[in-house]
Amino acid sequence: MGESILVRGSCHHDCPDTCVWDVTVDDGRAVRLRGNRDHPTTRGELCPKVNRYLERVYHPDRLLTPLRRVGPKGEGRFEPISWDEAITEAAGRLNAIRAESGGAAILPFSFDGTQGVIQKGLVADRFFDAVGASDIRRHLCGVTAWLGAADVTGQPVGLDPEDLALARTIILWGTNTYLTNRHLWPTIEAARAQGATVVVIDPVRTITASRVDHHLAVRPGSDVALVLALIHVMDRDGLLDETWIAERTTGADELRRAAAVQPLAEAADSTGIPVERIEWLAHLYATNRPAAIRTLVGPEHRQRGRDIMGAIAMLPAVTGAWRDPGGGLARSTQIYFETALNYPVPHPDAPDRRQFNMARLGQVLTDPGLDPPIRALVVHNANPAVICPDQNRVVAGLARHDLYTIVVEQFATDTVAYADLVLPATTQIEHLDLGIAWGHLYLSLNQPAISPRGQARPNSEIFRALARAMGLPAGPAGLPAADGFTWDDDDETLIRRLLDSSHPWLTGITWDRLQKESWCRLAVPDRYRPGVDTAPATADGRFQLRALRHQPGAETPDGSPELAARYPLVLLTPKHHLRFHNASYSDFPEHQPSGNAPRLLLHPVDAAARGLTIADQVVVFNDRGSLTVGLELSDDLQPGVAALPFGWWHRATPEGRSVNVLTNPAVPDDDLGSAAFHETLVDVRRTAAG
Ligand SMILES: Nc1nc2c(c(=O)[nH]1)N[C@H]1C(S)=C(S)[C@@H](COP(=O)(O)OP(=O)(O)OC[C@H]3O[C@@H](n4cnc5c(=O)[nH]c(N)nc54)[C@H](O)[C@@H]3O)O[C@H]1N2
Ligand SMILES: Nc1nc2c(c(=O)[nH]1)N[C@H]1C(S)=C(S)[C@@H](COP(=O)(O)OP(=O)(O)OC[C@H]3O[C@@H](n4cnc5c(=O)[nH]c(N)nc54)[C@H](O)[C@@H]3O)O[C@H]1N2
Ligand code: SF4
Ligand SMILES: [Mo]
Repeated sequence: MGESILVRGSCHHDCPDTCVWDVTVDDGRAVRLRGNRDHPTTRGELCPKVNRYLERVYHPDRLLTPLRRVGPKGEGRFEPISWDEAITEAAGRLNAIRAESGGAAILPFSFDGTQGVIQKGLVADRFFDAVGASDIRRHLCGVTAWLGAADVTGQPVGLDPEDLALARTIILWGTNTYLTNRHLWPTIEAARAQGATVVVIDPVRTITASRVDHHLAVRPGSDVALVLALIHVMDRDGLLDETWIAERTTGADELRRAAAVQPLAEAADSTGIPVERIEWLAHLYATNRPAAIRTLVGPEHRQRGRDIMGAIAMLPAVTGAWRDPGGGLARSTQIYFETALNYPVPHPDAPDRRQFNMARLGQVLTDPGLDPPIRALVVHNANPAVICPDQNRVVAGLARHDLYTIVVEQFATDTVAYADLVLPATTQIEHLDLGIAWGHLYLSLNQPAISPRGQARPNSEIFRALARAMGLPAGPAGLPAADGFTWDDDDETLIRRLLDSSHPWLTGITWDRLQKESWCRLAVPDRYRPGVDTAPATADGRFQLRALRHQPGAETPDGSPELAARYPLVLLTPKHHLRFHNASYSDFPEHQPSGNAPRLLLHPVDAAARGLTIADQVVVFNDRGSLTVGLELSDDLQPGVAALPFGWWHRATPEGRSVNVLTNPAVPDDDLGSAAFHETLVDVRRTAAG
């Protein structure tokens, strides 16, 4: 009889919930993975995709050895090679490119395939710093929301989402909680059981909207008009907190003037929400307290997403909702961890690196005027062939014969198909990591449960091996690291250093305690009220208000009537499937929903206008590309709005492309923001064959 052990870990997915799990290992093989019952938010339940995580770990399609391309780019034909050969080849090619064109000719591309602090990029970041590579702004998700909230509150520290249980009004604003943040749902239900009123503000009647009492189907991108109208009503009806405004805010007069001059009828027209409903919501929000707003990233993927997120952040700042425990704005909690942990700071003598926003990958890889051009691309934790907007250009860039591409992956993704060299990565149960969260305040330790499968290696080891083979010092520009970091520091050493922080939120949280207890809540005081218990981190310590104006984005029916005449439908590309996580799992037949293919959701009115029925295969198209998909009719959408889920791989359509072939690659906010994914105009017709 072999040995059976239980190993505690936590989920690595780019998901607010960071669940904690227990892996049963028999004789070195993981045989069971279950949500930990005692973890305060996981409560014994994972999600439909991760319940089957062991299938992912042991999947026959796992990449288990380094591979070198043998066929043309895109075809995905490779031969296995040894790690020695792979590292020698990669180091030689990267060093040659550095010598000829400078480090800036090398571009990293990574995202949140794992959000564990170590495997996400602690060693990789040092590596690219040492190379002097171009830098990638990892801004596809959350940064526009961050900027908008920061405009109002300085460091945008939000309410602890667990405190939503105390709220009596909860507005889920552009977030599909039941799907994307499911472990918050019991908290929402607990508040409801205590009498809380829950409102969803979303253009779509989502799975979340259909579970609450009130859904306001706002027109896409019109939220600033809604916020102004709410403030208009609250001001008119004497519901603003004058003392709070006088003591805690700057710029309220400008905001109130802007709200007062916006006629309610105009707001109703822009938002599609009747005046009486706006008046009802304003009264509910101002008087039925504690009043909390929960948001993640839904409204940010727009040209003026920063204004929308800023407008939302102004609401608790004019009603003083922050005063009440359980009131205020609950957004990503990642900033708590970033503030508390001892993250490496930039080397004082680090030269500036050329920066590119990851949403512009297609343009960057195909720009003939770039000096130096990108000659090598090193991808880990990301699937850019699927996740970036303007997919045709991304693929054209990846297909360049003069681009040397390394992809560190677990599976043969669409991006891997274009790699010159593929390096096999471990999964979460095969490596050590420290788990942060963006939906709660618990830090977790992910212990490896099994040895790496095949020859897979953790990202951290791969970048260490590359650095050594390239002869890189541990700091930038040929310098040693300023903080003592070396390529010999192992993952445990790095975690211990992260925990070595004097920040009060890390008081009492040590490596030993994490090893024993597996998770610890950051030492944030219970019922902490950001912005009240601590002043907002703005220049004057007050919430910053300003005049707001609803402006349509460039690629919207109001922003471009000429374009909308050709492409009258607004396309949303949300996270859709319980069984997908971003671009992960959609390649597994066992994870696919019934019907097994992507389908466009269209309002029956728009289908009828085009003579389309559910039996049709349709082509969705605009100037950037086209896709053939199935059709589903739904009055969960507004007329004029269509939705096509994000996450499917190229093979899911006859064009060999997925939904980002259509999406808008515009990057707002001086190249700092996220992509305007949801401001995409398309039209749809029946396929010639259909
Ligand atoms: N149209 C449209 N596009 C979107 C979005 C949308 O809503 N609509 N959403 C955007 C958003 S919010 C996000 S966050 C991005 C997500 O974009 P990504 O972060 O790229 O997507 P994921 O599928 O989560 O992860 C990418 C890859 O990481 C790999 N991976 C996981 N763990 C590891 C590891 O330990 N090591 C290595 N080397 N690889 C690992 C997985 O196998 C997976 O293929 O997509 C964006 N793109
Ligand atoms: N099951 C599952 N869970 C996930 C993911 C996944 O892929 N699958 N991905 C994870 C990641 S990376 C992220 S970033 C989060 C995202 O979590 P969320 O922010 O909750 O999800 P999204 O689907 O991006 O957007 C939420 C809603 O915003 C709405 N929306 C779009 N435009 C507007 C607008 O102009 N105004 C308003 N008010 N609403 C608008 C959309 O209709 C959508 O229902 O989810 C995470 N959780
Ligand atoms: S993806 Fe999210 S909900 Fe699912 S197990 Fe991981 S952290 Fe939990
Ligand atoms: Mo995201």
